[in-house]
Amino acid sequence: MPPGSQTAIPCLLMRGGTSKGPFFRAEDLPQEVATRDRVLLAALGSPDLRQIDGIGGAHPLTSKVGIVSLSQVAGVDLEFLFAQLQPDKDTVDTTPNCGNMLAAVVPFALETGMVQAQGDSTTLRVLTRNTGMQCDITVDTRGGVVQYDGSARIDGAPGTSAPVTINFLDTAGSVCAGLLPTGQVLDRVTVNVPGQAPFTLDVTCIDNGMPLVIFKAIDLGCTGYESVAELNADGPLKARIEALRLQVSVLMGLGDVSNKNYPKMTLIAPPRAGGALSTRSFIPHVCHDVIGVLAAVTVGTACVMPGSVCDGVARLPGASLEQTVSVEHPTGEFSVALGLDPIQPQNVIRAALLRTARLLMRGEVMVPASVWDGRQ
Ligand code: NQM
Repeated sequence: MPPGSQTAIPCLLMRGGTSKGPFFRAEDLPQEVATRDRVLLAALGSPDLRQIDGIGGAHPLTSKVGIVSLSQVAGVDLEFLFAQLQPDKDTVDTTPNCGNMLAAVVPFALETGMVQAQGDSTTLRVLTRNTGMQCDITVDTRGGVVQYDGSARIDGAPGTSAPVTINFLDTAGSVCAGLLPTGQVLDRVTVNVPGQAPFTLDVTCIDNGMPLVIFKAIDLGCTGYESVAELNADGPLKARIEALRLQVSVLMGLGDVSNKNYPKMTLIAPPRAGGALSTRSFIPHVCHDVIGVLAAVTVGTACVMPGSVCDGVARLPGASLEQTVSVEHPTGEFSVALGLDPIQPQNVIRAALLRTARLLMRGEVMVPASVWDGRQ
């Protein structure tokens, strides 16, 4: 028989929160990074806007990959490497985390037999290899198997499912050098936009799990309540946001981010559905239908921080060391439970939240043997 023209790689297609993508065991992928990246691009069908020759979903939120391994680090059970691909680019970015894909890591490890259920619920410590952040993730394992049915509901995913709870242990300064990478809680910047008049505004640059630039929607000439479709269709607004992103990233110590998918750009406005504040999140070139998990943790952190751009915009339930911040977004709200430092209550020391996940398909993804012939 002639050698096959395709290589079969075991994989599970999983929804994690409001994202989805193929999950692999690290050992099933090429160990050499450049070959691994070519395999991931071929598997998803990038670069091509429709990803027609792969299993990507033609949107950044469905052009994601999870790679899972057992950990040798003391006290850590699993390691997770998240890879962000783009439909129309040949980039594979493993720099930032993804808290949504993170929600599927423990179900994946249980489904593939990498770990065993601990009883009615299973809690494992996961280390993200993207930024070295750790978290404890609890899933429902009644009957010794992962349960997907349940009554937990997250906005941005239909129906209800079993809960996946994530407790983040150390989120400050994930990609940036610290929580406030410019050294200030508020920066005033004047932005030069090609073909448009310069504009000046206040921003909070912050990284509590995800690098964000937060600013008032009104300072960019919009209300912050526009639909995702309206924002994605607004070319001049997107040009202003991108000019701001490229300029501020240098102040944040991130250098040239023209080919990076961070920092995420977060427009804020006063809440109007009973939450703490309203958001529209650019990730960074299209507007998210929801908001990223660690983006929500980071926005919530800015809300409890006196002097940030959220101060005076956000409405918090009251002074307490346990704050639940409800972040409104285009398709509902995202609640993050923040634990504040009793000595310095402007500092968030814990963040917990609810997600759901589901196994969608198990099998093998096929990539051309010319991309990888399966040999390590
Ligand atoms: O912020 C989208 C998502 C994300 C990332 C993005 C995420 C996070 O919703 O932790 O979850 O910001 O590109 O999956």
